[in-house]
Amino acid sequence: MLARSGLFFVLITLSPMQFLRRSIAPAVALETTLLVHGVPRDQSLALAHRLDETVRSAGAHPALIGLIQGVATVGMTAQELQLLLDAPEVPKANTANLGALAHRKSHAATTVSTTMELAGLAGIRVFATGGIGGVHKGYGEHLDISADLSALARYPVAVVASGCKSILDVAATREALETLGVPVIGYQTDTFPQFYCRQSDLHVDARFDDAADMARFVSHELARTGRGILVANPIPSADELEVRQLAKWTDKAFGEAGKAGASGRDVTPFVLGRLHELSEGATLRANIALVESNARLAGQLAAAMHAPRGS
Ligand code: PSU
Ligand code: MN
Repeated sequence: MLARSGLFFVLITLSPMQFLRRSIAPAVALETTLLVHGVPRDQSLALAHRLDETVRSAGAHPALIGLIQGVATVGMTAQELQLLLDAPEVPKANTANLGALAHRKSHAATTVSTTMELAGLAGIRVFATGGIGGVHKGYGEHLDISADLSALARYPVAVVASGCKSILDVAATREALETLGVPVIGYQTDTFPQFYCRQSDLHVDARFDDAADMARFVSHELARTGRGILVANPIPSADELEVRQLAKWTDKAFGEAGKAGASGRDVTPFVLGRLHELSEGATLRANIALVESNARLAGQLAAAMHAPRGS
């Protein structure tokens, strides 16, 4: 993304959606929603650079994905990222509104769902993020389920994440993944991590302790099913937050979101933003630490999947 090696491959498809691919294998997809809406704007560029370096030092090439003036761009340049960061309002694109935003020649930040979709089109098999979207709390009265879940059942990409975001109903999200038949594998964990916390009482389908063995499984499983996989990587122990303290901040942030009238796609950015403020930066530091750790594992995974057989 940010460093230009001059070796990249460009492919432009004019119809039905303009598509620009600059990616070198082994590639790791990175999303723009996390950078544009998930962290305060003044931290976005620094995080982008850190993720870029982390993926490279693990032996792979980062490919930042987003919509630039309607062009689905896989492997954004630093200038293109700056365009998004300078724009007054950048819509979040999920699988439902990506096509319409492209049609209108809009910029857009891609969520997990559309980053998977575009990575899949570009032949990228590994993607690193923080936490996937899922089933929101309170679905008895108000149903809100992220398009990320159905994307996992649809696009052949392994998503490395620390479970789903803790502001969601984690148990319902885990159950929905099961219903959709998405394999959830734990990297060095027996339980489904809860974003800022390493453990839960929820299961994973299989545990892998060795990255090379996990890479062999992921390659075979993607080829076998043509669908996605969730690689659950717990937050590093040193950066973990305490569950009860977190629950207090989360309740408060949700109360404020309700009062402010945040709904639909605005809920996640609002609540994450308030959590960062209420915790005086603790959730932001934890969020950055877990994304970085996921980028490292994704880089290792992509490199191992790309290595010649038997090595
Ligand atoms: N992980 C983070 N921060 C984020 C997100 C993920 O650490 O901001 C983003 C991802 O782009 C994910 C989106 O797809 O939040 C989910 O949004 P929604 O709940 O509206 O589907
Ligand atoms: Mn939603």
